[in-house]
Amino acid sequence: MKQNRSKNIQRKREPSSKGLSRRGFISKGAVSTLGLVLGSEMVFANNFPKGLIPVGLIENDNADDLIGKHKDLIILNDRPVNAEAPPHLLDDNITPRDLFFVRNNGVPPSDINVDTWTLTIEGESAETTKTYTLEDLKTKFKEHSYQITLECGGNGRSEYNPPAKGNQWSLGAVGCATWTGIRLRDVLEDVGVKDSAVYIGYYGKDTHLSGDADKKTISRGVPISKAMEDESLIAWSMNGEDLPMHNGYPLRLVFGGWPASCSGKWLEKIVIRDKVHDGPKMIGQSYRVPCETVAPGAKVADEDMCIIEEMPIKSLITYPRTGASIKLNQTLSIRGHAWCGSSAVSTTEYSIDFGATWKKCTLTKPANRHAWQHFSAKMKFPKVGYYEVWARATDEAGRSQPMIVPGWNPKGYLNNACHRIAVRVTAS
Ligand SMILES: Nc1nc2c(c(=O)[nH]1)N[C@H]1C(S)=C(S)[C@@H](COP(=O)(O)O)O[C@H]1N2
Ligand SMILES: [Mo]
Repeated sequence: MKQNRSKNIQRKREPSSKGLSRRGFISKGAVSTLGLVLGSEMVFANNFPKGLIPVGLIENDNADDLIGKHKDLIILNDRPVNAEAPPHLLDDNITPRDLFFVRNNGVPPSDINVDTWTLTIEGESAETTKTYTLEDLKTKFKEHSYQITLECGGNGRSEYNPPAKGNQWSLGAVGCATWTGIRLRDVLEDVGVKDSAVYIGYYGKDTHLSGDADKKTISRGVPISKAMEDESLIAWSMNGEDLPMHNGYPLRLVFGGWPASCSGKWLEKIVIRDKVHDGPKMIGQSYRVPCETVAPGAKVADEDMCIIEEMPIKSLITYPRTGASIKLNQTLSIRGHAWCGSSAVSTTEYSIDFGATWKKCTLTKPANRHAWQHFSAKMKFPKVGYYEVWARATDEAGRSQPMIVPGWNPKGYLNNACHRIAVRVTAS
């Protein structure tokens, strides 16, 4: 585990595959090609200090790529766009639209026409093929709203050692919104599901980074039993408004409790499969972990990797922000959210003595299945000094969060280590 987990929030990022990351630094090789990205030659490029980001680049990508998103999201990558919220900006019970993280694998569609948008359901285990317009979906089926937490399977990846390739997510690739749409089950039943059905897979309208129109970057799915749950939605609305462009406008899947990669954005096709769906990022090592524990750094054969299903239990302190300072005689109030993959969170605790003793927090009940829950606690500190507040959640089955990073895995998924914030107590 690295020294100070909470510091990661402001930490410089690893360079992306292009050697360039907005908040990170620029590798030597990348400086020579910067002109291409900036749109014109960078005169005196040789003098440009290693470690700086050209201002022109920063302004460009903010304006162009993150339409509708909060300026303080941490951008991990510009192409495809990947951005997370620092924990203190996730303080709301319902994550505001502009603070909901973005994980794009390709390029979002630019030619969206809601009047002509359709969703097609087909596949070996579909009784027939049907195509619905957005209007059909909104008028033919009963509308439902749920608060559902989505978390990227790679959230927390930046803590793994040896490091795993991919977006170096810290803590904020998670959010809980109110999603409105229709039950996936109702649409699947309208089409007819054969007994042979095993899995559903999605296809979105986003395109491959290569520009190849026939190629998809990602096409994942869930077992038919998960697809049939009450809370498994085809959604067109987030917090009462249209989906934000980066979160799948105009239509997406929403599956709570499973890696958010299952929740297909810009949804245009669902296939009902008679075997485990085999689209891009369903196969090989993507969204899989070793079926048995492995040593850090081990190479694991594809056949020894298992698909991630439920996400592990986790919690996040959203107030105060790490680095907070209070006076000795003051009471500190903390609050945050806790969530898990299947059942509900049953307890949340905090520690101010690096885990030697734990005290219970107040915890709310979930609004519905797969909604995150809210915890709070008040505490005093015995003397002046540096403290960390640690938070830990436990689910109904007694499963809890580890203090240190859990089982290393080649792709750096499922890090549910406890969140820690730094607190300084000063003389009154
Ligand atoms: N069509 C499509 N769906 C997608 C993706 C994508 O790149 N394309 N990314 C997936 C991944 S890996 C995650 S974590 C979630 C992120 O959802 P968000 O960007 O709305 O937070 O969308 C999933 N659905
Ligand atoms: Mo993801």
